[in-house]
Amino acid sequence: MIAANVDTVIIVQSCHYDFNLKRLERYLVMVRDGGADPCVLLTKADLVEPYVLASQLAEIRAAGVTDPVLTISTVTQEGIADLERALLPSKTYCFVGSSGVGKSTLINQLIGRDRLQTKAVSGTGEGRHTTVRRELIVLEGGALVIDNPGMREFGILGAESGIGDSFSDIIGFATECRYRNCSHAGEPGCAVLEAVNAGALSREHYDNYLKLRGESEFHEMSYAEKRKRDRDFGKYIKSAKKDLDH
Ligand SMILES: Nc1nc2c(ncn2[C@@H]2O[C@H](COP(=O)(O)OP(=O)(O)OP(=O)(O)O)[C@@H](O)[C@H]2O)c(=O)[nH]1
Ligand SMILES: [Mg+2]
Ligand SMILES: [Zn+2]
Repeated sequence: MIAANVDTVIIVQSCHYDFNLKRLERYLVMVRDGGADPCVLLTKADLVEPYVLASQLAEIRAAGVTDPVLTISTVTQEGIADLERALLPSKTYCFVGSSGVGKSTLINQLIGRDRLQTKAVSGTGEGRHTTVRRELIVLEGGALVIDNPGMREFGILGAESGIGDSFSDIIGFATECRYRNCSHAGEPGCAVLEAVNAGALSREHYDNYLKLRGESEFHEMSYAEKRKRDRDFGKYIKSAKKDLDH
């Protein structure tokens, strides 16, 4: 629901301690399902050797992620100009990611002053949940950016369609299953399981699919309550956009 009424969700991971491909895939599923475009930022590029960054990028691409990925450092300014160019007037950009990855620091640089509070992370890179509420900021160029508190855990909401995008290979085999409502968890004539057993589909990818789908079903339960809160925030974004147009 974070993605509702937002054009682009900027998924922020720090390449220093925070990088996690599985988590990134979850965010991507959630963002697409919310109807927004994802953009990935790997922050704190100054804290790792170039080969570490290169291997993280390679891992992302090897997983089939084709969305834009920018590497950023607010210390060396690497990638900042590229990000600024990507932020278009009257479009809405929502920054999400773990606590301490540098979301607020980055937005402060984009607005050119220390409007948002930031705080140093622990030795292991763990954030302190410095940002405690969402904040919408209009940049000089006219883009709207939303800073979010870092998330402790991330459930997938209504991920049916979003899962389809990250697991198109599985969905492809599923059309061959004997039963139309096959859950691919052990039914006879399941083409997905056959593909896994035949080595045509990675078992790890399949396990991840089952896991994500399980979480998705679980998180659907509190969807209604979350929805109301996010609808209110959606109205707020809309009115802010209107003000900009006038
Ligand atoms: N070395 C380095 N440190 C950075 C960079 N960007 C941010 N930091 C530091 O990371 C720490 C956390 O940054 P914040 O901007 O507060 O992180 P956040 O993502 O907003 O965290 P929450 O508000 O808790 O979600 C601060 O000490 C920043 O100075 C960077 O590019 N390089
Ligand atoms: Mg913050
Ligand atoms: Zn099946």
